[in-house]
Amino acid sequence: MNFQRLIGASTCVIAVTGGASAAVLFQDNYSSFASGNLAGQGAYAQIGTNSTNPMQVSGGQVVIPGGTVAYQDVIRNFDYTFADGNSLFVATLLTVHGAPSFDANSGNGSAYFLSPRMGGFENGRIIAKTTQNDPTKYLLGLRATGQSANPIVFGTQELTFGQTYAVILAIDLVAGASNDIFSLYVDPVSSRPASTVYVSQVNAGTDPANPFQGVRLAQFASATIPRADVRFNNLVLTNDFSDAVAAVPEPATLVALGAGALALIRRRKKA
Ligand SMILES: [Ca+2]
Repeated sequence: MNFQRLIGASTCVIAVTGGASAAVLFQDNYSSFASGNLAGQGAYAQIGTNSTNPMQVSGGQVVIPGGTVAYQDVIRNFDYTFADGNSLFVATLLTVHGAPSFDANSGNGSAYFLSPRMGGFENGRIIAKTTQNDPTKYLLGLRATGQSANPIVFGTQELTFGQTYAVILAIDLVAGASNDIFSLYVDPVSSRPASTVYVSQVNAGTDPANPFQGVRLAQFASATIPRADVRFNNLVLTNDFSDAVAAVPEPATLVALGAGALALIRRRKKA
């Protein structure tokens, strides 16, 4: 079930709910993007010098094929001042079709496929690896920064290759040093306190610096750190957790709600 196809093409939604400060900062619907190179469409641009095998949009999804050769990375640019005491949420519908082996990146390898970029560094790196005993399952991992103080931490809930999940990365900036919190949610409910944290890490390294610059989609790989095979459907940045959940509804929930949900979504979009 493709949520974006249900509601039709929409490249950007600015929604203000629950108070003046809550806002969807950007919401990209890849089904309105032309199939082909992602860089150059919307606010997406190549980052770094590697232009090999440009990142592709196909059928309304961003495609990152698995492999062991580094390809082009792309950033979704968005400049934003992100102050202590505030939270940001990056949400996507994620489908992982393959991932490095359980042991391949259990250390400080950095084969992340998605990460916000702040102050020139990738903070909040999302990683996947196959489970130890079931080749049809994988685990998501998280790394607050690329610093050695922050080894990759993996969740324990096994996810299924080929299944689409609503994934939200939460970043909570806390006043003081080495205390900012990065958390992953998988198929959360709209209330953050009622949602289960999949995995989290307190940044033990240097605090992220302003500005928030956007979200990097990475096709990094090497002979020792292979790349996961992933698809992104929708990419959302918001400062409100419930907005993030609403922007990337868990697919099974949408199927269960059926036409009623569709009608509700249409009414909300017209409002
Ligand atoms: Ca801090």
